[in-house]
Amino acid sequence: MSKYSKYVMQLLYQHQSNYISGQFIAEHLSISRTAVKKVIDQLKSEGCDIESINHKGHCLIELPDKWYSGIVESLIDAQAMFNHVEVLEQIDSTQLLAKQKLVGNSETFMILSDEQTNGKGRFNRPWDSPRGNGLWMSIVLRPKVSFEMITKFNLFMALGIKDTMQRFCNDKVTIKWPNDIYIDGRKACGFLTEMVANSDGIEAVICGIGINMNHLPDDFQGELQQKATSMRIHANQKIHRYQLLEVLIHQIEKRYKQFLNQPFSTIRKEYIEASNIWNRTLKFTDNGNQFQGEAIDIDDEGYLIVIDNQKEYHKLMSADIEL
Ligand code: BTX
Repeated sequence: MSKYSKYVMQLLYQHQSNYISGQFIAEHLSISRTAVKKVIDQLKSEGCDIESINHKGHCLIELPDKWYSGIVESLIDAQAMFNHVEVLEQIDSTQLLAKQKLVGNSETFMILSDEQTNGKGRFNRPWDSPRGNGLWMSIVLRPKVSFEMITKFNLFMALGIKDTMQRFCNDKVTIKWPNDIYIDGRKACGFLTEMVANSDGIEAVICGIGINMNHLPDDFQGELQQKATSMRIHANQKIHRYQLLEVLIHQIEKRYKQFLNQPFSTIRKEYIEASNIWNRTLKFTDNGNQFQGEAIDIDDEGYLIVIDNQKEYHKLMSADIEL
């Protein structure tokens, strides 16, 4: 990809629905008109819907179905949450890369990839992240809080992600405490929060989010055919990736501010109402200990209160639940 394609795409995006001349782009980027034409031709060959008309210029008719850093950076700039953004076509895992990139600096950033070849869930479980259909991303934030706060961060993010997905879906989107978002009994998103800490507190929070955006039922393989779903299936239309990203970043920003300024108790009721784990027998795995029981509450600190089949109470901050 030409080093100018990011900036050409940015200009086309900023003037979307309007024509901008090759001369305008060339002057803006201090390159020749021939170079501009080359970049535009390349973007078209990648599938970008750009219309070029003699004496009028170039117009981005529709946003592409692929991440372009020029567009992502324009969206993020407007919301000013991250120092920088990295957009990749393929990576093993955005989460692994984020953990490498946060060392030796204090920056906040976001990494997005069209595809992950070794996406990871909790406990090193695989996260299926094929090209094109999903939003696979990791964000790195630097809250000045103690490390006990990390689990609460995850609870605030859950609401932000759930609200984002609900905007686009007709069916009810729910949270499966603590790390999944479900639609109609199936998993449509998994997210996890990890941290790097020292004795003074948290150095960085790394939140990895995987949203099944545009899969059709046949796109899921193996066990996922029965267990997984995508936003598209419950929206009855293709999800526009940049619209989704814009809402998601806005929601993350909103919930992050809440997390920094408000106790969990202020969102407790909202979280309980958004959860899908009530009034049913569930199978729990907590630190290798397995039991069946019923979730009965989430307390003001964000602990899940469970009563098991032997009538014993458990207070859980993280565990695996089978619905
Ligand atoms: P989790 O451990 O709760 O979920 C992993 C389990 O979910 C797998 O064992 C499998 O059963 C199921 N699964 C795998 N892929 C999918 C999928 N696409 N849709 C539905 N179910 C699936 C949840 O972990 C946290 C996942 C975080 C993923 C993000 S993507 C961006 C970032 N990079 C990275 O490597 N991980 C995070």
